[in-house]
Parts: sequence; structure tokens; C-alpha cells
Amino acid sequence: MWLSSPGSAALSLLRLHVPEAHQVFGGVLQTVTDIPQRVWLKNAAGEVIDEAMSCREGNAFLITCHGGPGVRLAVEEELAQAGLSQTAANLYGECTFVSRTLTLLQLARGPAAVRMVLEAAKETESLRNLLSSPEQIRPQLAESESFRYLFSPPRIQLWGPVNAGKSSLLNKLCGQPLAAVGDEPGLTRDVIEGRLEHQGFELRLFDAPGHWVGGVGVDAEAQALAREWRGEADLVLELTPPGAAPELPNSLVVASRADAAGADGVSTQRPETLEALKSRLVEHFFGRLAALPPSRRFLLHPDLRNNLERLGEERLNADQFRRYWLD
Ligand SMILES: Nc1nc2c(ncn2[C@@H]2O[C@H](COP(=O)(O)OP(=O)(O)O)[C@@H](O)[C@H]2O)c(=O)[nH]1
Ligand SMILES: [Mg+2]
Repeated sequence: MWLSSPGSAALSLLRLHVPEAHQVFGGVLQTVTDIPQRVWLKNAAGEVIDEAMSCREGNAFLITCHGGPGVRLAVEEELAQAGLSQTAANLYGECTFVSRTLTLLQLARGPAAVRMVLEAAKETESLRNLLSSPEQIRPQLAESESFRYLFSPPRIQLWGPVNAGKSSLLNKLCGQPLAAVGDEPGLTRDVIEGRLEHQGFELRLFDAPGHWVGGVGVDAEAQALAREWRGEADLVLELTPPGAAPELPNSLVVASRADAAGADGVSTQRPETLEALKSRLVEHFFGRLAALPPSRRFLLHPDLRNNLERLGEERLNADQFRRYWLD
């Protein structure tokens, strides 16, 4: 059973179940113990296939060999010649809804995401219920649309004129001096990424060169780069300093450098405005998901979503679906 995929120069891990004195690989495994040792795997003709590491693992052998396709082919050929059959690796044991959902734990970003995956894994019954009312599939998929942000935190692009306070805000929200800040316009020439966690959810923030109002601007290359990154964003957070008007139609507009008491908007001098902005962003991306009862948050696994979509469109039949996810 291969436990890893072939790469051109990578290592491959093989778990081999053979009786004690089996002659496979020229009998080299007979001297292998539970301490890893170097072995020369040979084929039936006595030629060396690979220099590998091997050790015993219970009643099997673990063999680390080179992952190149040529080596794997030679190893597989030798195993076939020795009359050994291959099984496909199933690293997650029983492949059910629970175990498939739990595979997402490795990808979950932030404590809230971990909690939601764990909750989702318990919701087998909800999946059964959904299968008995297929008209619910589409609305429930739409409802849990933002689940993807639990694994790939949303990208928020800061936007606004030079000196709007973008770099200062990035630094404050992320709690680190990531970007240079100052009155000299055009200090930011690159896109700078920061991350922050709020209420257990992760967000990604991107600073970018600002545009100049009514004049020759930061070099065109920097501006083009900023626009390119803006196109990748899930949300544009547009800062309007005193006297500036918003530029983009679909952005979240926030007045910046709003230090005056009572002024709406955000100020790096007023921590409560920073907290409020973070909460607003979390609500924007995760509010809908967090408001759902756990029994309706189970649509997490991308394969499950895909299969449910196909089921909803009658491109997959319910028996197949049940066998794959539930039996
Ligand atoms: N009073 C005040 N000044 C700010 C605030 N945010 C930024 N600044 C100042 O505004 C200037 C430009 O800030 P910067 O973050 O570099 O703006 P950017 O060009 O949009 O990245 C700097 O001198 C900052 O110290 C704020 O909330 N209040
Ligand atoms: Mg800047």
C-alpha cells in the first residue's frame, strides 16, 4: 500500500504486509528490525531497484524509497512478480461523512473554524434529513456559501488616496509594524499582506500603494499592481480621509483618520473604532454562517457540496450519494 503519491524526486512511503521470510526484494527485509536501516531493494534478477530505508511496523514493513515514477514502477513490478497485491491507501480509515469532514481540520484556520468542523462532523443525522427533503438542498447550500472562508481566510484590500491611513490601519489591525507609515506620500510601493484574528475568525488584509488625488501619481507600475490585487480581493475596504470622496462602487466605505470625538469611521487613535471595524468585517464574512444552527452548518466538505449540487440537479442518484457519504 502506497502512503504517498509519486513525485519526480520526492520520497514515497510503502507499507508492506508479507510473511516473515518472504523472498520479495531479494530477501533484504529478513534482516530488518524496528530500528530503521538502509536496504538495497533488488528485483527478481538481483538488480538493485533502489536504496531505501526500512523498519518493521507491527506485522508489516515500512519502506521509504525514492518517489520517482521509474522507481515506483520497478517496485510495483517486483511486488506483482512476488504475487503480492496492492491496496489503495485510505489514510482516514472508514470513509464516512464524519471522517471526511474531519479531514478538514488540517485546513481549518482559527479556533472558530476548528469548532465548526468538529460540530459539522457530528451532523450525520442532518445530512440524512436533507436527503429526505431534496428541495432543501439548494437553499441550504446557498446559506452556507461562506464556509470556504473557514479554510481560506477572506482577502480584504485596503484602498484609498495617498495618506488616507491605509498602512497605519494595516499595522494597527494586525498588531505589527508591517508597512512603513508617514506623511511623505507614496511610501507604500508594494502590496503588503497582514493577518488578524477576531472572535476566532481569521482575516487577511492587503495594503497597497494609494492613488493620488488630482495629480501625477505614484509610478504607474505600482498603481497597476494595486489594481491587480484589488481584483483578487473578496472585499475592498475603501478609506476616505477628511475631505475625500469614495471612488469605487462596490466597496465598503469607511471614513479614516476620524479622530474627532463622536466622528463615525475609524481612527488609529481610538481603539474602540478599530474593534468595531474588526467586528464589522467578521460579521460581513462569517455572520451568516455563525448565525446558522450547527445542524445547518454541516455542508463543509468541498466534495460534499459538489455532490449535493449534483444531487440537487439530479446528476447523481441518492443511492450513490448515500453509499459514498453515509454507509
Ligand atoms: N491623526 C491621525 N493620523 C493618522 C491616522 N492614520 C494615519 N495617520 C497619519 O497619516 C499619515 C499617513 O498615513 P499612512 O498610513 O502612511 O497612509 P497611507 O498612505 O494611506 O498608507 C501618517 O502620518 C499617519 O501617522 C489616524 O487615524 N489619525
Ligand atoms: Mg501606505
